Amino acid sequence: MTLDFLRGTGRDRERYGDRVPPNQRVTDGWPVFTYSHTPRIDLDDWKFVVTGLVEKDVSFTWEQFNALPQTSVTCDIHCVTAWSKLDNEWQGVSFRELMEHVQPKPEAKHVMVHSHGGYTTNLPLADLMDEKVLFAHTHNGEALTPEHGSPLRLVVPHLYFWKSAKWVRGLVFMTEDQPGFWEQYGYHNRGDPWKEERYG
Ligand SMILES: Nc1nc2c(c(=O)[nH]1)N[C@H]1C(S)=C(S)[C@@H](COP(=O)(O)O)O[C@H]1N2
Ligand SMILES: [Mo]
Repeated sequence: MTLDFLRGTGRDRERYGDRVPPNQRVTDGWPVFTYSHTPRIDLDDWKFVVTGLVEKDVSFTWEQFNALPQTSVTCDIHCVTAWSKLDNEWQGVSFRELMEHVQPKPEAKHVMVHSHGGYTTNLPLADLMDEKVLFAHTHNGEALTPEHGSPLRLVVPHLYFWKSAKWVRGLVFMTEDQPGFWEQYGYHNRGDPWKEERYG
């Protein structure tokens, strides 16, 4: 099956102008995109761990993580398979807030994001430090459903949505960049939708 029917015919750009990146179609629904099954996660066992090139490993229980100051971010999301979904309001903890508790070593320039179930995705620390990046537990006023990453997912508004790891369980700070799950299978290393960095 090809996804050509999803690709921009120009109509969405006429309707939404430059708000929508090239060759994306706006959808009203919210497709689920998971390479495998939805993991079952027990909040009592849930832990968020930051390790690798940091001065000290940091770990949070679900309670501790949610005691961090909360933020709200509204953004559009753009999947590499050509659907976009506008006006998503997320609530959770900003990446910058998390970094108040993490001391990366000076040479740590890249981060691998790890999810329950084995998914990974890599990002430059500089991209994660964007002010709109957050760990979200709520979408448009409702708790995330299991399929969409409950209890916690990363949201990186300025990159294709595969960088927004669902079911996050931790971060590993690294000196050298390394490809994550989709990046190993040929997705672009960075994934800027405005430059159509779809495949590497
Ligand atoms: N853990 C995990 N995170 C993931 C994925 C995945 O398969 N596993 N898929 C990615 C891809 S390709 C997309 S487009 C979005 C889809 O999020 P959604 O299912 O909430 O729409 O999640 C991203 N995060
Ligand atoms: Mo995707």
